[in-house]
Amino acid sequence: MNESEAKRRYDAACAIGREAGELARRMFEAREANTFVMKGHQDYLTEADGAVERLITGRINELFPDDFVLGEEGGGAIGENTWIIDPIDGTANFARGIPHFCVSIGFVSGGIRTAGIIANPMADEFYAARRGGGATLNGKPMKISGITDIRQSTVELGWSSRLPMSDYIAMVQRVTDTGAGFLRRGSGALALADVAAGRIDGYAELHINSWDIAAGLLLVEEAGGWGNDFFAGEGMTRGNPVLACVPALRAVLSKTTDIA
Ligand code: LIP
Repeated sequence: MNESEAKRRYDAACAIGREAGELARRMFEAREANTFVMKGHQDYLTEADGAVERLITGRINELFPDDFVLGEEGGGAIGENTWIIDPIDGTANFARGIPHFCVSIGFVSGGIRTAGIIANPMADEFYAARRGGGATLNGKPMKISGITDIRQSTVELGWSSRLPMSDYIAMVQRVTDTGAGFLRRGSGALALADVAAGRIDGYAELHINSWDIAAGLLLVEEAGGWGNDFFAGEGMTRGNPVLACVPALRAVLSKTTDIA
């Protein structure tokens, strides 16, 4: 994709992301307590997931009718130019009234993460990145932390019911045995945004979906961090393990999470 077309996608992602973030905020503030359904074990679905995804998909189809769209709720297809959408990442938090969720929009061209935004409306934080153009938080350049000692680090370790809890607990034990601190806050996208902003030093999950990471991995890479080859194999459609971190901790985190 040429530079001007990539810039059009980036600008559109920013505009659509801001609009979607405000819709998510309005629906969060207007929701009735505990109005949600379960897609599966500990897998929540709210009215906002569908409404926000429909808004985003509609805007993309208007602007770029030949692009492909893959969304968490609506599904879709992948192609040369594909938008990958998580309308509400951190749905469990949204459903229970915890203001830790975001809208994530990634754009991938020729298998390369090209543009991405994450809108965190409850914190008034908007993250954006363009391949080769750096990463910003509320319009200001952001960069990963300078942490080089695992014993001073904080790492977020994502969890879902897609894999046995025993695998997760074993990973937490291996990582924390190095002296690292750990978090689990229920939004992989916001965890990746915090790595890019230098607030934490790594994020790993043994299985996660492409819509959770398509924007966040680009944020980390453009902020000076490292991310695994998540799209290898069928990663875009079936998910994969994810590891993103400051380069100085790549070896120890790759070993202890068993994610290359
Ligand atoms: C979430 C991911 C998170 C994972 C959660 C959940 P959702 O996505 O972002 O990393 O640990 O279990 O899958 O369902 O909130 O869009």
